[in-house]
This record gives sequence, structure tokens and C-alpha cells, in this order.
Amino acid sequence: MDQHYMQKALDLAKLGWGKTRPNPLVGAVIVKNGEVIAEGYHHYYGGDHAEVDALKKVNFSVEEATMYVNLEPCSHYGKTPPCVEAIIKSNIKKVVVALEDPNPKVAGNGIRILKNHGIEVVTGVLQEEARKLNEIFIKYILTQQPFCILKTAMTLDGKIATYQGDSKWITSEDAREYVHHIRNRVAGIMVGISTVLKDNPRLNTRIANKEVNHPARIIIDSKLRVPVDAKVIETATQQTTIIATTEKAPKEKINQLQRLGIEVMIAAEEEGKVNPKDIALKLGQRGIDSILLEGGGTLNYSALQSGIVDKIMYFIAPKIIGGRNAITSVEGEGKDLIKDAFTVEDISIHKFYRDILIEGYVRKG
Ligand code: AOF
Ligand code: ZN
Repeated sequence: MDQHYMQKALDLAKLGWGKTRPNPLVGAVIVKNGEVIAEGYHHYYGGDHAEVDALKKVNFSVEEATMYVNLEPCSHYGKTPPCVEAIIKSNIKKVVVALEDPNPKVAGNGIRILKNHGIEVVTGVLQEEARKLNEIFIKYILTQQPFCILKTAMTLDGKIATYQGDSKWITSEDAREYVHHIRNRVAGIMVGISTVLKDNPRLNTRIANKEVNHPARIIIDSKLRVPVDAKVIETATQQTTIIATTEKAPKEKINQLQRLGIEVMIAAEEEGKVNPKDIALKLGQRGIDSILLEGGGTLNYSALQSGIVDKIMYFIAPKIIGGRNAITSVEGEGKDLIKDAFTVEDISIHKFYRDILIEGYVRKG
């Protein structure tokens, strides 16, 4: 039953997708005599924490009740008072926690304080699910660097476009719709300038009948070739647009873009190109906790090579197009030997209509 109620807490937490950043997704369920008596979740950044949201819903005693929460209750004064205080005051009997809070301000203190006040605490229920749900929060609170997801859509033979550059569409509508759910969850979406020149994309979130989060658009453009009539520039007043370039970019173009509402970020240079590691650091400082990298093959390779990629999402369509000049999902120089390959671990496979999604985590170090 513990797992059942914790799953409920995880599902409630997901209602906050796209709204709590850079704070975690947290859900809480209060159970008494085998019955759920209250549910709560963290609705938006700065709002009540899940535990307090749930406690506010009960108008009778929670003595003898158990709270299920997917993250350790906090013990610090932040935007709100510590949840452990509210829990202790409620006289709740037991708290079941999925994951210890990685936030150095909490990190085990919440659990310790609850135990010191005679509350029974059980930890580790659905821990792995809880860790995955908050993988962005965990990386960002510990490193101040964004969690980076490389997403690509390719054919069975690994191509992301035909030799003529045609790429519409490789995957089916179901898979493409899911990408908009991912965009809804991240702070930034990153592409290379060639994608802007070729596809003139909007890089926003489109989900029917839903209020969505539009991630900041991050365009890697070392020579500042972006045309001022590109869709991403024309809509810069409606959706944050960041262009990452180098010292060598022409000053007048920088000024012109800034006047149009673009944030120009100057990053360190590496062989004439923007250094992905440096841009990730600067984006982290700028408050961007997560990036969906939808770059072409060249940007994908340099991002992998620089070590900024945490997770991959490969959508694979059952199509074969061939062509030695058709670009693949990762280009660049490439590795000399198989033993040097980027290794992806903790793989999971999902199906979207006839397409397959392979997800996994890039091994570091
Ligand atoms: C949340 N929502 O439901 C829980 C959180 O910025 P503050 O003051 O709201 O505190 C944020 C920290 O509180 C967060 O980093 C995490 O350690 C802890 N728990 N945060 O935003 C919640 N339970
Ligand atoms: Zn709290």
C-alpha cells in the first residue's frame, strides 16, 4: 500500500510540471484508516509546499494519520516556513518519504527533526521514480548547471533529414505531440543557427486546450548570422530569446538584436565556435535549470563532446532513407574507436504509435 499512496503523491506532483521551476515537483497524500483524507501538491514557484497544501485541506484531526510525500519535508525558512513545523504541529503519526532532499539546506535535516519529535519516518519508497521525476531539480540545486536533454528524431538508418535536407516529418504526430509536453517542462530549448536558417522554427510549446510554458529559446550562433526577420526574432517580445555568440560577433548586429528584445550572451570561443560548456554555465547563472537540445548533428556532437548532455531522447521512426550525404543525429568529427563511444545507461523504451522512443542517461567521466 505504501507504494500505491506514494504513486498517488508522484502523480499529484506532476500537476506542477512547468510551473514550479527551479523548485521541485512535490505531491503529498494524507491517509487515515486506509482512506485518503487529503491531497496536495506544489502548484507554482513560491506557493505553498505540497505538505502544507495537503494539511490545509483537512479540517479534522490528523492524529493517527500517515503522510506520503515524494520529497523529504523541508526544515529551512525559505519563501515559506519549514514544512516540518507544520507537520509536527498537526500531530501526524507517520511520514513516508520517497527521496531525501538533495538541497544542502535540508539534506536529511527534515527527516531528523521529524524523528526527534517522535514521528515515525519511513524513507526510500519509490525512490528511483522520485529521483527521475525531479532529475532537473537535483542536478541544478547541486551544480547550478542546467540538466540537458538531447532530443532527436531519426530514421532506422540514423538520418535526421534526406540528402536534400527534407525532414518533415520523420516521426508520426503522436511522437511530435509528446515533444511539446517535454518543451512544457523545460526552461530552455536550444538549437544551432543552421536549424533557424533552414527551418525557421517558432520553438514554442503547442498543446491543445492547455495553458503552457514556453521555454526560453537559445540559439547558438557564433558568427551572428541570424536574419532579423526569422520567426524567433520577430516574436522575441512574446517569448524569451537568447542568442549565444562569441566576442568576434559584429557589434552593430549585437546592438540591433538587443534593440529587438533579444538577450545576446557572449560565451568563450573554441575553434571559432561557442564553447557549449561555457554557455551551459552562463545559462545556469541566468536561472535556466534545464535545456532541451534539439540541435542539428553538429551541435549535438559538440554538446556531447563537451560533457553537458545528461539525458538522451531518441525518437526512431520505422523508415529508411539512405544517402551518404543525408545528415545523421550526431555529426562532427566523431570518435576514432568504439571504446571511446558516449555510453548511454539506464535505458527505457516507449512506443508512440509506430515510433519508438529510447531514453537513457549519458555516462559521465
Ligand atoms: C518546494 N515545494 O512542495 C517542497 C519543497 O524556495 P522555497 O522557500 O519555497 O524552498 C524551496 C525548497 O524547499 C526546495 O529547494 C526543496 O529543498 C524544499 N521542498 N520545495 O518548492 C515543495 N516540499
Ligand atoms: Zn517545505
